[in-house]
Amino acid sequence: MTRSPRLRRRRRPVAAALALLLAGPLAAAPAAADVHDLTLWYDEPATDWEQRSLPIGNGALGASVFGGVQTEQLQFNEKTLWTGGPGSPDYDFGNWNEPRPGAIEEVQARLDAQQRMSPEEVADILGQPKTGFGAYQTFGDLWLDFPGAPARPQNYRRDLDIQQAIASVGYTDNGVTHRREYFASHPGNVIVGRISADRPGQVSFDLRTSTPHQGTQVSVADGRLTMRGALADNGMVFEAQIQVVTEGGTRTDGGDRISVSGADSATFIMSAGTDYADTYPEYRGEDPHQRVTRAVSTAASHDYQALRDAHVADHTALFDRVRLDIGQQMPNIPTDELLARYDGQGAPARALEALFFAYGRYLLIASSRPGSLPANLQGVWNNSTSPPWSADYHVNINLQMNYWPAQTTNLAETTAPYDAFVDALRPPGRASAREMFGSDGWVVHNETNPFGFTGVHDWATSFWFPEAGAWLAQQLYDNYLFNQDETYLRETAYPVMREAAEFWFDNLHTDPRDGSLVVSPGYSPEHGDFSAGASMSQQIVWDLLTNTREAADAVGEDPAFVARLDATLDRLDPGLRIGSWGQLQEWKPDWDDPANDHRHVSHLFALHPGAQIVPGSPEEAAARVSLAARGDGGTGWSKAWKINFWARLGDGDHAHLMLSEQLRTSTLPNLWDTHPPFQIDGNFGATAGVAEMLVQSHHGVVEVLPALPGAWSGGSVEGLRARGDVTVDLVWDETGTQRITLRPGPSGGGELRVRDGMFAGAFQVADGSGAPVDVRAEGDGTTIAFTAVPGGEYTLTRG
Ligand code: FUC
Repeated sequence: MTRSPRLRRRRRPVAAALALLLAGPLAAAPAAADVHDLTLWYDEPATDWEQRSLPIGNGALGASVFGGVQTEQLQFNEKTLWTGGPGSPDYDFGNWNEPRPGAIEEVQARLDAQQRMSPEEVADILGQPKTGFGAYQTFGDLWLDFPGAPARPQNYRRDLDIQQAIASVGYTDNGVTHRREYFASHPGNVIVGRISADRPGQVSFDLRTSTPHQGTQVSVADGRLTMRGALADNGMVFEAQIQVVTEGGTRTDGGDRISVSGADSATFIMSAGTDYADTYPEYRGEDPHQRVTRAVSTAASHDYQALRDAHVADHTALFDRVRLDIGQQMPNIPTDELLARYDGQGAPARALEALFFAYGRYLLIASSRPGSLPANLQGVWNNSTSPPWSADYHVNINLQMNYWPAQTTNLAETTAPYDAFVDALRPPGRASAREMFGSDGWVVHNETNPFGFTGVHDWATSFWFPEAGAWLAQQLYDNYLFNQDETYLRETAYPVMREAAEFWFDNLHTDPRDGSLVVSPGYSPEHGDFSAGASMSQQIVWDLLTNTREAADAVGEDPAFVARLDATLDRLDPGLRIGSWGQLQEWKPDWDDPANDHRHVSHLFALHPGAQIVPGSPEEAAARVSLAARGDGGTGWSKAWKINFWARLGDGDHAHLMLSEQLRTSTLPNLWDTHPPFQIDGNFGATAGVAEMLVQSHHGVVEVLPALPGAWSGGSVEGLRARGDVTVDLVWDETGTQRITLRPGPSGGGELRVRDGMFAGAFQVADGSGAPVDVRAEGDGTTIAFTAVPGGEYTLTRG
């Protein structure tokens, strides 16, 4: 099918167009060697963990590398090492989540009568803050002391190659080039380090460890250092082992260290574990000793190159699925300087943006692999015994944001820990639903921990949030929309959704103002008064019930339950109201203050991550007014959310402005997002936002370049994912999309709808064999539909 050519309509402000003209040849493909340079590098060691250490991880284990010359430090973690929960002195095992009987009804009655209550008033009635919540713990530090190493060597460089997932340190001293490499292997569940030099006999060091955990025993035998103990707070048993293997030279066991002298090279292999298990109510499993011993011994029976190859193959199998080219050219300057010079303009800025996008994918692979807990507020990296917000699982946006890029950037495997964690919240969440609300279903509030904490915690403006369970369920349904795997829907997603829906069947309140069903008490995180029917509450419950209704057909749900879903949805206040200044209201009454620039933009849940707001609707226009009023500031994660919002609104330049703001003001020299302090959700949110600028797949259509900023005038992306089990590659230039390649997966295919400006002009669609495909134009002529086969390939070309 062909049509007459017409230029793609895309918003491109004059300034960006001018920058493009001035940049001239930059729009053309930059030197190939530079395009995919995905390395963070620095010309001096890290002195500060939060700002400058470089993270490696395999989901369960994490380490932050400092790269000191005379003394190397690897601060390390094991994701389950937590204080709190069972065994903790303040942990009340019985009804630690229970408010006074009748308390919720009392608040509801007051809200019915007076519309609003201050958070403090509500917390006085409902809040029974519990101790025993605990905090994620640093495991300890691994130190390498290099006797005789220079303070200031020549050619010092430390880096993190995120394509290979290898951190390294190199320098020259007295004509000898020294090199260290570190990686965290998922297949072996080990962290591996290699110390080498380009001349024989030049490797000498002492390896030792330290930990803040009192009573930890350290022992050394046969080149293996073991540290073992139990947390004073809850008795959780932990163990780490480090095996040193040398080539040449000598290896000597000390009391608490291993000394290597005159070796050609040396390798250390480390693993760690605890007796934690994500099972209610004990949350304890096997002693870690055998698991750790086996992991280290198995890895130590392979040579370094084999371990490295297996690791790189494992990492690149995920990481290499996506390639982004936005005209970047990596200048030869350290990453901290690249960040400091960032002004949003030109090829070096594109290089930082592309690196930051890829880094979010790297961090997700490194902090979320099957077999451990999901990525927490700091992924898996934490150097403290009292980290900010316990480095916990905040579930009023943060944990959810961590997983926003998982599907769109083709890392479906990273969602397994999230799924398992949410599933494991159901038994304790059921107990809280029963004890706190006297209801069926499961519930969790504002934040949770690995011990099934589902009650209330924290201060008045952030303790209450029973909507969190419904929000958590959203990701599971979205996983299904991407993978189209009915077994996954039936066995993993639907049980969580169904039981969350049951909670809301029992807990929606009839609003005396209009008879609709509302969440009461509710509030808009984390500010303003409590009220009934706050927009976010309604939108989240709408999202859950709508998804559950959709899924119910696919799983063959019992008609009585379906009827209950329908009846509830019929009466549910959808939480979309347009207020006096054209804004989308944050609360049911029109209380919005245009000067309010709070970091949570909760009432726009229906725009993102929900999809309740339909493009082109009055609600979409109102969401734009609200978002503009909130401004371009906020914490790191808030800016990241705004990238996604503006992308959903189709405003690529504003989305790019938010990405620039995040890089300029909320990013640390090691490219970790900062709230402040370091909080990893912003990394993940930004990566998701970039994907959302390039491809969207809501409302049954794959939308191509929905929010391309003027600054990304030419480029390509490979491997993004769209709902419907479709992989998308794109090539574009300053006149618009040139080529779209769609690859439906084994569960994809069927009717495929695609939107792009290309379809308003001349274009061709061919299948994998090059044969033309029949398409149908829809709507305003920028949408086409055609029938695709699972496993097929379709190329849509302009002209
Ligand atoms: C939410 C946010 C805070 C912080 C905390 C961990 O409650 O409102 O800004 O990110 O999570």
